[in-house]
Amino acid sequence: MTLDDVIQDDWRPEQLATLLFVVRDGEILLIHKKRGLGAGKINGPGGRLEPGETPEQAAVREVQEELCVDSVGVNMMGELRFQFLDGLSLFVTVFKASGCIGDPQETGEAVPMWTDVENIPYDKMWSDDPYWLPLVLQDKLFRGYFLFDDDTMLDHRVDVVHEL
Ligand code: 6OG
Repeated sequence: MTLDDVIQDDWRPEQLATLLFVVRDGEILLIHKKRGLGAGKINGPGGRLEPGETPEQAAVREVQEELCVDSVGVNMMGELRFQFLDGLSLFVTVFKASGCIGDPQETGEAVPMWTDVENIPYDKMWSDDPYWLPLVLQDKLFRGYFLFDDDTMLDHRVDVVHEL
């Protein structure tokens, strides 16, 4: 398995998931994730699609479930393709929101963290994040391709695109 396999047209993800970043007044809404894939890491809120949902519906639902707030001004920013050597493959649609209604609350899944956009704690996040999260902040659209062995990123490619 190499990154070329992930980039090929016939690559099919086993799971579909989302990430949504509320960015408002120079701050980004991150979470300390308590359970699921990436538990213990800092990430954006998100999770897997339920049957019949669009990625945007799933992204908004996950933010509501994990942080008890409603996202507003939601735009699609990018697509991430992850292949893990153990066979797990994941397609993640990334969204940005211009705000949210309510104060983010801690839940069983996540602790909210409003974070200065200049001080994103990349050392506590998945190692692919520094390659594309800056593009979310710069309002650039992207496609990313990543090969992982557990927590270790073996290879990566990120393309800035004109449309998704
Ligand atoms: P649940 O297990 O919570 O869905 N996810 C990743 N996020 C980043 N930034 N990098 C990765 O590198 C990731 N792999 C998975 C997508 C999984 C959640 O974890 C995210 C989903 O929001 C490998 O249902």
